Amino acid sequence: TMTSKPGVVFVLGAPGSGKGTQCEKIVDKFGFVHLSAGDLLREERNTPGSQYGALIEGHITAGTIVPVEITCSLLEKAMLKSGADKFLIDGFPRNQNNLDGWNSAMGDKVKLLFVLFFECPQEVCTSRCLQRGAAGSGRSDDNPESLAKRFVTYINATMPIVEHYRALDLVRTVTADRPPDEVFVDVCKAFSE
Ligand code: UP5
Ligand code: MG
Repeated sequence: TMTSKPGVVFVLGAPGSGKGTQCEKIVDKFGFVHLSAGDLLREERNTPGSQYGALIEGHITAGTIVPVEITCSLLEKAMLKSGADKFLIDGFPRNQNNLDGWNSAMGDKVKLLFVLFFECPQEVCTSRCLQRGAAGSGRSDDNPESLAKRFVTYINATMPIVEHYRALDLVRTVTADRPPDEVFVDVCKAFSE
């Protein structure tokens, strides 16, 4: 029988722009399932015996991007396991390799609804991540060296993906340099467009 494809919202924005924080609120209000590509990669890295652990950790501390075959298969597995029909995919696709790999593996299996994009100055984002690190996040990339590298990747590799979707008129932008509840008011508007 005909079943409709699951809907996907990509959530993009700089490191520390608040993607994860806002996704939790979206889950509560709109019933999406939240899949953070970074969380899935950290979980895979932490799985005993994973053949990708060292590779993933190398990319995370260097602020570079894991090959799409790994990330995309973690995302697809999590989507199937959840059985849900609408997903927030947080922090992906981050570069052209991610975009191409996703389109060829998943392009026909899901419907991209839109891209939620958080705009936030680098110094605000950096100070949030450093604070989180100082508070004991345990994230191996919440330090000044990794953060500088994460931003280089964001500007050079991820912004072109945002621009690609902007040209397709699929981007809904939210200003994220405000308290979380204020940001969420505009997130809600983006979901009602
Ligand atoms: N905070 C949040 N909102 C706030 C607000 N409005 N006002 C004040 N403080 C706010 O928030 C970050 C911190 O800021 C928190 O302490 C929060 O309380 C506070 P968070 O919601 O976590 O922001 P987020 O944008 O999710 O930041 P995150 O650090 O997770 O972003 P990244 O994109 O850098 O991290 P991610 O986990 O997505 O990726 C990490 C690494 O994994 C990448 O660098 C890469 O190496 C690898 N990766 C891939 O290779 N491929 C992928 O597809 C994905 C990741
Ligand atoms: Mg996050």
